[in-house]
Amino acid sequence: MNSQTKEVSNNSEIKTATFGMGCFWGPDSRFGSLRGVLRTRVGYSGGTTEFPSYRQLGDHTETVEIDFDDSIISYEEILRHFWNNHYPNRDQYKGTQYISLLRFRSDEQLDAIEHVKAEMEIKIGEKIETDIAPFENFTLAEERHQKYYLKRYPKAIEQLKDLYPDLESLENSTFAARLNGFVKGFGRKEDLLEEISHWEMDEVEKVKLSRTLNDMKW
Ligand code: MHO
Repeated sequence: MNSQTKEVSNNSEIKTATFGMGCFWGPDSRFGSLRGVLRTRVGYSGGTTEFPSYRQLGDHTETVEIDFDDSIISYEEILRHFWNNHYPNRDQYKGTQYISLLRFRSDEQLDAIEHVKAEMEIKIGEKIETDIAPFENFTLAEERHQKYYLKRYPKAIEQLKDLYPDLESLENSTFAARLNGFVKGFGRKEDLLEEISHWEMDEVEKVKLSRTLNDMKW
């Protein structure tokens, strides 16, 4: 079964948001739990050095990318989650690995950034120093960093193999994004079951997802 095809509402447009807010494991799970977020991935972005990796990060930053349905969650809402959940000013780390970073993909996203940033500066009473620039590059991180918290539960991963035969399709699924949030305390099982009932997919597939979730042994 291909559970990643249509976990999307009708008439929707899929957009991508790219941001860094410290170690990428946390935001991967926080944003993966949000309704309207269809897919998450972690990687490296913002720098100039070629072929960044965890060990050879160069001048890049740990970054999360999310694909979202903007008829369900707006970029502005995403930005509020972003600034409400980390300290954006560079006083605590050396280098670029964990800086606060936003890479915008359209003028519309830039407008939203300026607007929400001004709102947040008033709220925190400080100038925000998030590194903001147009999107240029994103290199997917190593497999072990994708859905990191969910993978702390090998039994669960094993049970998901019936639905997602290969790790890549699991990692790219909305279901795994939600579960990766769920194991970190974001979102509730009941809400996820309810949400699945609205996903645009075959009834049979929905039943399989719900059953897997209900029967899951952690
Ligand atoms: N090992 C560090 C950071 C990991 S994150 C992928 C920690 O657990 O704090 O940079």
